[in-house]
Amino acid sequence: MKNRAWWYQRMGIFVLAMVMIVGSAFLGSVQALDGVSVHGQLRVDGINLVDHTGMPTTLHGMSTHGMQWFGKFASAGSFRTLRDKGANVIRIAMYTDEGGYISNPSIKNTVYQAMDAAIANDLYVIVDWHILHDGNPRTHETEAASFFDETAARYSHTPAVLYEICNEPNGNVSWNEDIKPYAEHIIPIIRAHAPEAVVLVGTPTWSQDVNVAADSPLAEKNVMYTCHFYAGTHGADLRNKIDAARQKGAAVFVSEWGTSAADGNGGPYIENSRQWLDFMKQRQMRWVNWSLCDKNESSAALQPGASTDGGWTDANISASGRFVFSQF
Ligand code: DCB
Repeated sequence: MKNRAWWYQRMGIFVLAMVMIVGSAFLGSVQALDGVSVHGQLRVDGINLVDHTGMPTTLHGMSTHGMQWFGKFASAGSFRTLRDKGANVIRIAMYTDEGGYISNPSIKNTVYQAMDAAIANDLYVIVDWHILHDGNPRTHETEAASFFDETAARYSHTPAVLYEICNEPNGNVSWNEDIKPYAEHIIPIIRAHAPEAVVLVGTPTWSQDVNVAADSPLAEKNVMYTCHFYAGTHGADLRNKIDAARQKGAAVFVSEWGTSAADGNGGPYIENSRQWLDFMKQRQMRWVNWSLCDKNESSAALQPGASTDGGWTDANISASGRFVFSQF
């Protein structure tokens, strides 16, 4: 004959098990709840990114490093791990220069594989024409036109893709003379296949002069201007530029930021990063962090030698990665 205490103990174990089962099912669905299957086609409403129901929607996730160097990390396993940690967007950084698309156009196959892997994991995906040393997007405008024509045709069936048409214009480049006409050329090419796609447009000074773009905005709908920051280098001055641009009605998207200094190294500057994340949260903006790779530099989220297929333990994740993943 079992005594009362025995029954109470068994009931306690049963209730605990039920709570754990229901709880983990709920947590699993919260992660999936943030993806493409829930939010659908995104659009720009005033200065906000909203989902297909009109709800403000924040994208938060990781950017790859250059696909020509670290493309292996853009794998289904990595993306599943990031999704399970709470990310809902992946940015695929396709460098144009430095051995990227211009000298090796077949890199686009790696890019498409990566985009497919992100989409299969219910993630939004930003395809990034990653100009950098080639600071003026007009330098490779012809190649950009054909790349975006092909890419938008290929992904016209899904609302998952956002198009970032020039990573970081820099050097002798002007919004009105260079970037704006470039955008006016490229956006209709994308829209011919993907009429509703959100397009992200870089701004002068490594995508910091969002206020300059706001003074002379593009006429197209569903456009956001990118602001990039590195927490060890950029602070209140750049945040003020973002507020100034938003006050003028420009939608701003942080498609790249790092916990490091602007060269990708130093730090990580965690307290400065927190200030930036608070600033964005207060404005219902979120972000894409640089970068998903194991390079020996402080902005890299993974430790050298980490698996290219996800499933990382804490020991495989850098100080930057641990902080960033905790903020998804
Ligand atoms: C941006 C670029 C990105 C760059 C990071 C960090 O550049 F979009 O491509 O990434 O920010 O600098 C770095 C990698 C390095 C790599 C190098 C060159 O982390 O591993 O060797 O690209 O491919 C910025 C951003 C801001 C500023 C300057 C640069 N700034 N920049 O404010 O001065 O010169 O690359």
